[in-house]
Amino acid sequence: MAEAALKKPEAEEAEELTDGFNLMIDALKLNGLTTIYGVPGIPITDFGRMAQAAGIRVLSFRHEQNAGYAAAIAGFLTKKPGVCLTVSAPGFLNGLTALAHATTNCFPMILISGSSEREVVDLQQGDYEEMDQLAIAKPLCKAAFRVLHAADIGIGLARAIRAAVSGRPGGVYLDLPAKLFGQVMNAEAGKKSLVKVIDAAPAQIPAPTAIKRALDVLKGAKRPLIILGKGAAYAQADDAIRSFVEKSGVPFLPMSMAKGLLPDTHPQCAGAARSTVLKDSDVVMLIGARLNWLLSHGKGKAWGDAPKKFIQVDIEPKEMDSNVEIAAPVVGDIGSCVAALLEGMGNSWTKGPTDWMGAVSSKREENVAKMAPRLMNNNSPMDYHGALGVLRTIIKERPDAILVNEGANTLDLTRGVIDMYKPRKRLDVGTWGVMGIGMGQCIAAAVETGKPVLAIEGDSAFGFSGMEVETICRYNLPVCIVIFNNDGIYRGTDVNSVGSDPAPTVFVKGSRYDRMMEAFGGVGIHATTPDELKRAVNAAMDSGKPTLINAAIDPAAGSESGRIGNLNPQSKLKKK
Ligand code: ADP
Ligand code: TZD
Ligand code: MG
Repeated sequence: MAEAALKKPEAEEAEELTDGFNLMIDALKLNGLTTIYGVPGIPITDFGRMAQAAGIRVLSFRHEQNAGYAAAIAGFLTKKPGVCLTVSAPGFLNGLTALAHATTNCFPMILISGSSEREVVDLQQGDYEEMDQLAIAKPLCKAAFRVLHAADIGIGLARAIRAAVSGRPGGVYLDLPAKLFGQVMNAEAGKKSLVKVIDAAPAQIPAPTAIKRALDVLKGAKRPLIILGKGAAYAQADDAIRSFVEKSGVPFLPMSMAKGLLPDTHPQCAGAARSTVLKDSDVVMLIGARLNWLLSHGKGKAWGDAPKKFIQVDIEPKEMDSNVEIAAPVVGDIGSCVAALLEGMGNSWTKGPTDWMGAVSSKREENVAKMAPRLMNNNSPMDYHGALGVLRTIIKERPDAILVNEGANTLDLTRGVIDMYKPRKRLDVGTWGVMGIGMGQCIAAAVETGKPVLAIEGDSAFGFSGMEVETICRYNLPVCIVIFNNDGIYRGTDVNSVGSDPAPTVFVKGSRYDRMMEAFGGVGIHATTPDELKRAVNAAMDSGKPTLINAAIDPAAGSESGRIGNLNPQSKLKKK
């Protein structure tokens, strides 16, 4: 029991009692869910206190959305559902964005929200923070459950855990009405009602025929390519994936959050030859990556004219043929699939065509060489490349550090420039390209892994979750935030041609975000050259002290929407 079981004073036989608070805490602990990210308030304030007293780590945020993003990325990092706890209606809605984000990104997460009483909500009688939360959550998550009886808490949490982590992972909503927490029941019966979830994400073994089909298609390729997605990073089958890629001799392209699964400096990495491999490949094997917008839906200009065959390894059968025909679908969990592929290759597998691998390597060397001088410039004001050149070296020297990254130019250029060396070290905006994940991800990364965190943030991106620097200081987390401050969204140079209001994309010029960190006792530094930036980041990473470095970037350096400017609709009537 989390707390000494409650005693009913007047009960003659002194029946041992428990209640909803204690049962929920015990159920979480029984299932190894020992970290909660949330914001307190009615009806979950005492729940947070009691959970903390019972040994659960309760991280209290300044806004539920950031707590939710922390829970979502905790799920990605640990393969266990990250737990976010909120109050009813507005707190629930603030957490819901993150729950939808978790579902979209296939991260396991459970959003637990307190709610108002069913009797009042269903008659729409205007309860405190009244809202039919269950109905609202349903279309935005993988599953949604409500628990009305204390005796069902064990089953409710078990269902939530299974739904979050089995099959394609995703977000689950668990609705706990205020009255449930205080409901009392016999302690022994309560204990028996708890469920320890056995084998929450059962292995899904691929069919041998699917493995053979996939290997046959791969064998027939002249210019094969392997694309690793964040599903492959999530699966934690790192050794098997590396063996498979190396045995195949095929170039691989990591998607953003799969960078480092094999080092970006691996001889087979095609990261710096992305457009070439997409265009020229004839067989493409996707492992834990979807053919969504991030891969131009598997067709069109980016993929060139050469006909292609796709092999897709994914746990979700419905993902197959979602955008283009999949010649060889392999449905199962990535660990089991890659193990079966390796076994199917046997000992005499001929590595992929060496002339193709050679062509990819030379393209890559050419692109890397082209970029190198730009990364060494010491200009002031800094441009993105000058700043990223020093940060790239810092990550190379500290491969265990976790890199959090959001923004537009700040995102795209960081992804392209900074090599990653180990799995699950790069966390970013994910499938939606959402701004605001930064501080939540920093906090969860530090809490879940104990490793130092370096966040590279656009000034706009940072603003979405910036108040959490107080949270970072409060828990004294080893987080160093670098803000690429170019005075605005994409650029700080836009002007309003007709009035005195600033243009919609620009911010206060020369803002000093470093002073925000100082306000809460952290270290704030204003850096105007790559050398200053380098010194400041190294000092922060050495000390582990919460640090925010305001890196002044030339306001004219960025481009509209970074690399995805082509997605902006254009008015044909715009310019008179
Ligand atoms: P990226 O954005 O890196 O391309 P996506 O999020 O589009 O990656 O794709 C991740 C894919 O990985 C999803 O289709 C998901 O079903 C799949 N996936 C997640 N976990 C596993 C797993 N353990 N085994 C197999 N597939 C998985
Ligand atoms: N709101 C949310 C939640 N997500 C978004 N992606 C956006 C708005 C739109 N948006 C982008 O796609 S990038 C971006 C916004 C507002 C900010 C880019 O500015 P930045 O980075 O300062 O973060 P750069 O380096 O100036 O490009
Ligand atoms: Mg900016």
